[in-house]
Amino acid sequence: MAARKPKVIVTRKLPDSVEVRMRELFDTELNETDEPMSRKALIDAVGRCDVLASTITDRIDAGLIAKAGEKLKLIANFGAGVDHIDVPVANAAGIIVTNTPGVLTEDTADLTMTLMMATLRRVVEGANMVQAGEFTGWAPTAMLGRRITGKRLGIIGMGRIGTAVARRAKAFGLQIHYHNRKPVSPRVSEELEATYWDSLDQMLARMDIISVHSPHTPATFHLLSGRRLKLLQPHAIVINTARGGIIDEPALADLLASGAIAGVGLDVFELEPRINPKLLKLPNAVLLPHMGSATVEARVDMGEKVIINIKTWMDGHKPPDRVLPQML
Ligand code: 8YV
Repeated sequence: MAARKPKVIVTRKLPDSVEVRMRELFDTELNETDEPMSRKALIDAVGRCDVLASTITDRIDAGLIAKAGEKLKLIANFGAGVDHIDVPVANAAGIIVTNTPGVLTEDTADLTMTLMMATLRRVVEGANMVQAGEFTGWAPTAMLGRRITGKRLGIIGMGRIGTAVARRAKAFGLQIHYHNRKPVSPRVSEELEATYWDSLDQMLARMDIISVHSPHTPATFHLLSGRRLKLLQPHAIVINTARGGIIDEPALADLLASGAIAGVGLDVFELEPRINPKLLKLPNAVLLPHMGSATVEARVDMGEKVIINIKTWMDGHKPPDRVLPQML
C-alpha cells in the first residue's frame, strides 16, 4: 500500500505551477482567497497538518507552536527570512523549519540597485511629475540628483544578497565597504576591492550610501538605532531591502524630515504593511511594497524549494534548507 501523503496546509496563494505540483505530491490544502490567515485559522491549521507551508504574513510564535498537534513536523517557509517564526521553540518541539535561500538573491540585489538609483536620481519624483502633467520642459537646474559613480557604499551584512549587491555596485563605479560578523574570503574581497569595517559606527560616519542586508534576529533588531543613524552625513542615503525591524523607523523618518540625511529607499517596514506616516509625505523617500523577490522566476523557484524540502522530509531524509537556531 502506498504511504500516506502528508497533509500540507499552504497559508497563501502560490504560483499556479507550484500549487498544481503540490497537489500531485501531497494531500494539499490551498488558500483560495489569498487573505493572510487569521490567528484562529492558523491555530486550526497547525492543529491538523503534518506540514505548514508558511510565508512572512504568518506569525508563528511560541503561543502558536504550543497549539500544534502531534502531527506537525515541518514548517516549510516560502521565503528566506524566518524572523516571523520562533525557530528555537519550533526545534525544541521537534518541528523542523526550512526556508528558500539562494533563489531570490539576484532579484533582491537588482531591486536594491533600483532603489539606490531611484533615490539618488529622484526617479519616482520625476515620474510622478510627468504623470501629473507638470513637465514644462528641460531646465539646467531642474530635478538634480546625485552622481552614483565614485560614491562610497557601506553594506551591512555581506551574505549572499549583500555580496550580489556589491558586485552590481562595483560595476556602477561605487566603492565597496562593508560591515559583517567576519570579513569575506580574500578571493571575494579582492574581486570587489572591498574594505571591511569591524566598527559599524565608524563605517556609518564615512559612507554616502548605506544598504542593509543582514538577517533580522534579536541581535540585529534596531541595529541602525537613532544613535547610529545620527552618525550619518547629511548627504547620505539609506537603502533597506532586508527587514524593517533592523532600522529604528521613527528615528529614520525624523532624521529624513529634518534634513539630517538626504534620502531613503525602503522595500520593507518595521510594522509592515503599516508605514510611518512621516515617510509617506516626504519626496526623498522611495517606498516599495516588499517586492524584493517579486519576479515570476523567483516565486516559482521559491515554490520549487518548498516542494523539495517537503518531499525530502516525506521520503525520510533531512530537508536541504533546514534553519537551525545556531544559524540565527
Ligand atoms: C519573500 C523575503 O517574498 O524571502 C524573504 O525573506 O523577504 C521576501 O522576498 C517573503 O518573505 C515571502 O514570505
